Amino acid sequence: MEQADVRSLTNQLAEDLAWLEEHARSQPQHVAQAAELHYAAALLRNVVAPYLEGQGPQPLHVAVVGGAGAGKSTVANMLCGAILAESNPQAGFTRHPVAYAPVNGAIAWPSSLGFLGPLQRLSKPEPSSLDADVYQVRRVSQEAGEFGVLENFLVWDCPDMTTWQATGYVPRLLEVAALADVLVYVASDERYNDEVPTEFLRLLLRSGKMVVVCLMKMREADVPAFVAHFQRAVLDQMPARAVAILTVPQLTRAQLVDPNRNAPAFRVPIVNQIFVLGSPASAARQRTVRSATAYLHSHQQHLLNVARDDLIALERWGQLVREGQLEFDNRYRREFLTNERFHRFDEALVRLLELLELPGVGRFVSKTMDVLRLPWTMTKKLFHTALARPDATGMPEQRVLEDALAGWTDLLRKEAARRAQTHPLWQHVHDGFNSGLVDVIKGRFGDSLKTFEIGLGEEVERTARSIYEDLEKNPVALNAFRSTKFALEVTTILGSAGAIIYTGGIGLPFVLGAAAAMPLAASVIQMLVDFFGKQFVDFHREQTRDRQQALVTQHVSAPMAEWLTQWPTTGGSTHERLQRILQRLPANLQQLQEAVDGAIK
Ligand SMILES: Nc1nc2c(ncn2[C@@H]2O[C@H](COP(=O)(O)OP(=O)(O)O)[C@@H](O)[C@H]2O)c(=O)[nH]1
Ligand SMILES: [Mg+2]
Repeated sequence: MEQADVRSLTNQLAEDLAWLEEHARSQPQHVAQAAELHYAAALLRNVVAPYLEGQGPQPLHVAVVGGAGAGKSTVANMLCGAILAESNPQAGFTRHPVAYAPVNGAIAWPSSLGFLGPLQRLSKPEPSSLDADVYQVRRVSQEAGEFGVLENFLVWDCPDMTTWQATGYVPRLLEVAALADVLVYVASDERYNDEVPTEFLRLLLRSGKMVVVCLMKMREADVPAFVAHFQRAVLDQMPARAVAILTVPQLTRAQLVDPNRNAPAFRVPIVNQIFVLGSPASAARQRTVRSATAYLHSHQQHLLNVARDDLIALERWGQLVREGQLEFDNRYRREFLTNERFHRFDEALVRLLELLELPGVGRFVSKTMDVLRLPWTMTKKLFHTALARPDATGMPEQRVLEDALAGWTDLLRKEAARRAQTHPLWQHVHDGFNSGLVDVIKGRFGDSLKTFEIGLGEEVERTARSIYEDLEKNPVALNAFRSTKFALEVTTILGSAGAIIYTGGIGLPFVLGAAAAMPLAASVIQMLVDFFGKQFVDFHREQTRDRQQALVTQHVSAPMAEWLTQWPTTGGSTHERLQRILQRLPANLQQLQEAVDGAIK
């Protein structure tokens, strides 16, 4: 992957996660997740992006974290092999991260965008109780003969874990925790299982960090029992294992002031453990990068959970729009299509019946038949006049469509008003309806009607015409129909005439009977032709209804439903951004995973 692509990928991911963090913060039920999202973004900015941009493994970072007063500064002291001002009881709370570095040598900081997020580096020493989004680097000289981890690591003394609110100095802690290759989790026997630090530990382990647990302040005799208890009560409930549990029992005053000289028995195991985890440095860093990427990739659904309620609301909205569309379509059929006769089809029927007449002799025969079937034609006319439904007096199409649309928007407006308090999405739609959304809908509706009308006119004409044109274009079939009809007619005439000749006046009643039968047979033939012709045309008429319904759906209601469904997620709304993130985050994380796999062979 090109450097520029890497940069834009990691930037976009970090921005999206930051946006989700803000989004989580704005919802009381998701506030706790804001911290995790901040941490996820920090993993990206502080660990993955620098690595992909070619940042070397030196220095590694070890962060000392834990609850208030657990003994973090004391442990930082031990790690550095120097006496730090911070472990002094008067030092006060650590409110911003402080990095300890050897007295000499430049520190190779990554130059990637967003490194350490909001934290600015202090240019001059300040007390670590300074409450600002800053970090500082303090140079320490290791005492002769004391062996710390500073050669490989920057040692970070961190603010306390006190809240999940991801406000105040928690983000500062999260930045450094994300940056760290190794963490020392400090817990004292006074408060070893406070909710916040324990949740924090869970996050560190879940994200694949190397965590060394350091238990403090217990009586020496209680060490084994406390370790076992901590293992059972805390570590066994975690999603992954800690690297090790080390202990620092209650120190004497002298040991506290100078643990390097006075408490080597406790200090050396800690230093060794960290040293081992940091060598070789390149392997340690690769592990950090790989774990961070794997965590982001495998926990994306969990991270996107803050959008769960939004997704549910969006899904409900879409459902409501679809319900409205269904009713719109039904109403169009009920109030318009069912009543619509499509007169063009009646004309098509006439044309069809005309076509079935043979020219020439056939016409003569048919004329004869016309005379013969006069009684039927007359009866039929009377019959039809008596029974024919008056032409439907339904509403004009435009009116029906407009009313159906009004019904649809009413449904949406009422539901949005009813649910406005349940989720910001409904509130957003509700606000939309209060500021002219109905007019926008009407405008769009008018536009789609135009396309629909053009489509429809052509459609009806084409279908109606095809009723007789198909037959015209197919002489074989046409002649077959005509011949059948002609043959039937001739048979009728000849048969009747033959009957008259044959009986030769022998039995007048029979002759009369045959003569009477002739018109009847002729009428039956015509009736059948009419009947099937009408069936045929009606079949097409019904198909045209279906087709017209489909056209309304295609050109009017479906585009409208699509637009309405999207409406809350357009126009720069929160939901638009959310939708975009939901769409691209998984793909981006996949790309990130591949980029990291490619970089770490
Ligand atoms: N007596 C005694 N005090 C300790 C021990 N470890 C830490 N402390 C004290 O506990 C307080 C908090 O320790 P500190 O390392 O500053 O904790 P932090 O707030 O986590 O950085 C300080 O007053 C330390 O002097 C210990 O083993 N024995
Ligand atoms: Mg401290």
